[in-house]
Amino acid sequence: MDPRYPVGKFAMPAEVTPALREAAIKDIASTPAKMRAAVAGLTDAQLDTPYREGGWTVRQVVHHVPDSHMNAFVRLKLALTEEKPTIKAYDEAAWAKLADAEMPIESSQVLLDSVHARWDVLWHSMKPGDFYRVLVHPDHGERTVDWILFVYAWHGKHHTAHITELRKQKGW
Ligand code: NI
Repeated sequence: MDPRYPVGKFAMPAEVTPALREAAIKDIASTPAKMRAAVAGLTDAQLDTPYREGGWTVRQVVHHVPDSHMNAFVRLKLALTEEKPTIKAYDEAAWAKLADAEMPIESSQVLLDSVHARWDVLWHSMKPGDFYRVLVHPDHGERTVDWILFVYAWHGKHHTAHITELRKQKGW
């Protein structure tokens, strides 16, 4: 298994159905609790251990997830309120090296709770047509709101698994 992709690389479902959307919305809603469970009881030294050789530390992973999901939340709101907005990419590796990525993890856990609580209300408020709304990603081109939904359902599991796989490996 490639340690970078413990749950596999992202793939859009071949056919998006209301049931798959509902499952993805639930996955996103459960991400903050799963991240908390994944890091529960880890010491500072364990948090500062890379999840794989050359990879981010557990602490950087925990801070990266709300960095990423705040961006995604803004992208969703842009897509719901503007016609084909061009969204902003960001340099996630550089963000993970800024000083706030060295902070205790609690601030990012609370941040993730808050972003996901608001995200959940938005997802549940959307009409079926809203999932087909388009945004323009500078690297990927045109994408739909469905893409945001499925990417971020995957993304939470992807990073949670980095931590749970490390713990298994280390016997933590
Ligand atoms: Ni990520």
